[in-house]
Amino acid sequence: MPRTALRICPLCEATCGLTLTIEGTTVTGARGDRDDVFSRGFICPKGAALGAVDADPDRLRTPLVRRAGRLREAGWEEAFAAVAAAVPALVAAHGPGSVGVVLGNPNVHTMAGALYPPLLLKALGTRNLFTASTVDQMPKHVSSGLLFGDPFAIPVPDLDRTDFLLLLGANPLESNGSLCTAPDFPGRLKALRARGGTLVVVDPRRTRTAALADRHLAPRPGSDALLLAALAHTLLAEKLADPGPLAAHLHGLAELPDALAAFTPEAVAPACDLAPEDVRRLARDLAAAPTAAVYGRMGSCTTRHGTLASWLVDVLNILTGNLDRPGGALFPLSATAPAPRPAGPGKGFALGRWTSRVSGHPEVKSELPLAALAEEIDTPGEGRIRALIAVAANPVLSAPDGHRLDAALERLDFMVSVDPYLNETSRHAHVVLPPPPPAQSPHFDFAFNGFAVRNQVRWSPRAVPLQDGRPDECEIHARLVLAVSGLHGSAEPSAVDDLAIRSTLDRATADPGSPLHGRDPARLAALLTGSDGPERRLDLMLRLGPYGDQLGAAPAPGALTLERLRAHPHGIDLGPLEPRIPDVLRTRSGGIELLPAPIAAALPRLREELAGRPDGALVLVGRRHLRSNNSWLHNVPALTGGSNRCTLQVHPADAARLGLVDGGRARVTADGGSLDVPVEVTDTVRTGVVSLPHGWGHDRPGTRLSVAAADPGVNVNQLLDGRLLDPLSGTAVLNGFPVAVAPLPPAAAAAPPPLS
Ligand SMILES: Nc1nc2c(c(=O)[nH]1)N[C@H]1C(S)=C(S)[C@@H](COP(=O)(O)OP(=O)(O)OC[C@H]3O[C@@H](n4cnc5c(=O)[nH]c(N)nc54)[C@H](O)[C@@H]3O)O[C@H]1N2
Ligand SMILES: Nc1nc2c(c(=O)[nH]1)N[C@H]1C(S)=C(S)[C@@H](COP(=O)(O)OP(=O)(O)OC[C@H]3O[C@@H](n4cnc5c(=O)[nH]c(N)nc54)[C@H](O)[C@@H]3O)O[C@H]1N2
Ligand code: SF4
Ligand SMILES: [Mo]
Repeated sequence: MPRTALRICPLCEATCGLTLTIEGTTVTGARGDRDDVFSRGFICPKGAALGAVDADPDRLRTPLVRRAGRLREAGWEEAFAAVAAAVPALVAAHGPGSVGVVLGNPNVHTMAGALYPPLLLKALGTRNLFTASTVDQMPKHVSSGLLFGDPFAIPVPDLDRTDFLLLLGANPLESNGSLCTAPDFPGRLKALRARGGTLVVVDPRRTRTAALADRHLAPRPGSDALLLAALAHTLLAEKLADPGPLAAHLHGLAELPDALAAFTPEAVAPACDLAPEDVRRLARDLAAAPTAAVYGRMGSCTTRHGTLASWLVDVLNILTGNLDRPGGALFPLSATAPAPRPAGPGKGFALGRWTSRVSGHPEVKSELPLAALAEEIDTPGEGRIRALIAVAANPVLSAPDGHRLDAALERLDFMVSVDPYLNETSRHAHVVLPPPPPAQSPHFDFAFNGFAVRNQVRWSPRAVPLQDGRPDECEIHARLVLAVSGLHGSAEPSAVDDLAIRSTLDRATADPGSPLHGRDPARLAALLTGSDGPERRLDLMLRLGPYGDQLGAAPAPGALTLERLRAHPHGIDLGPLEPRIPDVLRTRSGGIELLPAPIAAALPRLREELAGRPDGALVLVGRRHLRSNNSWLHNVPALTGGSNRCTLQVHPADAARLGLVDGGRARVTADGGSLDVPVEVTDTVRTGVVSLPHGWGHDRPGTRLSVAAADPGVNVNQLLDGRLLDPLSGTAVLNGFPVAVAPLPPAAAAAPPPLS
């Protein structure tokens, strides 16, 4: 008899609640959970294919260990013993920096990814940390760190209540949203319009999101910071700025007009390729709307001025009085965030506390740019990375210059991948540790509840029992921590969780501001429920969080505990977002730093962009497909084919000028190399812009991706050499970089593409 089980979908940031149909231990179907307090039954084609994602026969079921140069199936004990034999010895011989850590995107979609990487980094003591953030949202962390003193204080647009949404460089109709967790983002945008609100989309492509909008502006890629600066300039020049009650918390408002003086609508118009009157009208409409929110994502972040654009997004929210008010952009309050503290000066946010060894890139949020990983491995000298631990990361495809990284990984003394697939990156590992598929893993959204358009909390236990003898991903991480700490075989994985619990409780009981001050940490630890270490840690975080019972110190009737959450399988709604200023501010001044020094120092570089680009110059932007997910869903037949293809989209006018034909082939060349690609002529991209999706290029040997390898596509990031970064955040410029495109004769199409 089939049964059903609830599972929050881990495949994108929308976190939809799913009802899985299960026969035996196989997921045979998935539909939206109509009773889910947040997603209310919404599902997309990826969620509907969760069963196929779960059951992919290419998923690894046992660890792989390299012996005599070849990866072979091995037992778990053997795999962890291999890590224990290699890593501590390397650290002893060459120092903690000889081990690098790469954390990829799925870490924000697993419980293990939230709970263990900080412990792993602490155990290793390395500063060589690289994550997907520096090919993604790092500019937003930097702007929030500088403005509000906390890189995680990221305001989200109040989608369900706003009257006016200005959305830049995001395509939630395909991506389902990012840094704005909103199941059924498309429905929420339609509802905004249905209630008389206005949606303005800024995107060089006429995306499905743009097609839904009241107004679509298609500027030149990379010019968002200029456009946003001109909007802010107009608000200030036309006396439309009105921060309202925020004014009491603002520092630097008086200096802002001077800093932005150069960016008039007329001055930015040529570089943006927009009419000045359209820019002015947008500023006036934004100011006139009863409530409004400005929201920018990938397309505004991963550009040359990504941090400035991210900063200006919130400058506009502030100048229009929309930051921190219903209908504007608000700070969510996640159930596992630390309980709010009284307002007051904080530690602030510093950049560049150390720099990378080879190129001297400043650290940001204790991370170095992912684009610099290859050079940190392949450049000889003291401090070189000799071993790498990659957790849920496929940087050979997701980071600039995969060929160089590919070659660099081959030179490592030791590499571990925690990954369910043998893919372009994990094929270099000495040990591959595969986590079980989603249905066998419990789920809690530690990361995305902090960016959700409604405060709510949900937890999914395992839908299907763990396969015999298989550790879940939390246990894999815990055992990895033990192995690198020299404790393999001498401590249980639960000791890692106990230590984490103990250190949190030690801190809380020693803190005079905590309701737990003066209590006995050991007795408090004994109060925690949960059947294993990660569950007890979740219980601890919920109970010490803003809605928690403070372990009995605040036993309100509805106070959160894991037990209470368990009793609510469809989740608990915690209400709409509420104003949180000043409590959320952690700057040294205790206020909002509207014009922080690193930003002011970067503005002259933005002014140089006013000169514009030479006529006829082509730039490349990315795109996402609804049935894709970065580099790792191309192996699921239900999610491939149709329009989900790796083609170069070109505007008809550019195609005619360059001699390209639909269905023909072209060679794209940029700093990092050349790619031969199929051409798709479409007027959904603007002139001067071509578009190629990322996450493709599955043609390397030694992988186990039978479906993906049959239609490999090309790796767009091979066009980059890793040098083009947003300097403030170290984020790679993935959108709006210059390329040359030339037609290929049909005969040449048969020849293999040049490697670089
Ligand atoms: N040109 C260009 N490049 C881009 C982007 C772009 O828009 N354009 N987007 C960037 C963005 S936003 C991101 S986030 C990065 C993503 O970059 P990465 O994080 O490097 O890549 P992903 O494809 O998300 O997958 C990472 C790995 O996680 C594995 N994985 C899947 N599920 C699990 C799991 O449950 N546990 C574990 N341990 N592993 C799992 C997959 O097999 C895969 O090997 O790519 C970036 N690269
Ligand atoms: N289906 C699907 N969903 C996903 C993913 C996926 O791979 N597939 N990946 C997930 C991840 S890791 C992330 S981070 C999110 C990202 O989600 P989004 O932020 O929505 O990212 P994209 O869909 O890449 O949309 C970026 C848009 O920016 C536009 N753009 C490019 N350059 C510029 C520019 O200079 N200015 C402006 N204004 N626009 C520009 C592009 O044309 C594109 O439409 O999606 C997540 N969801
Ligand atoms: S929108 Fe995202 S979370 Fe929802 S079903 Fe689709 S992939 Fe899963
Ligand atoms: Mo991402």
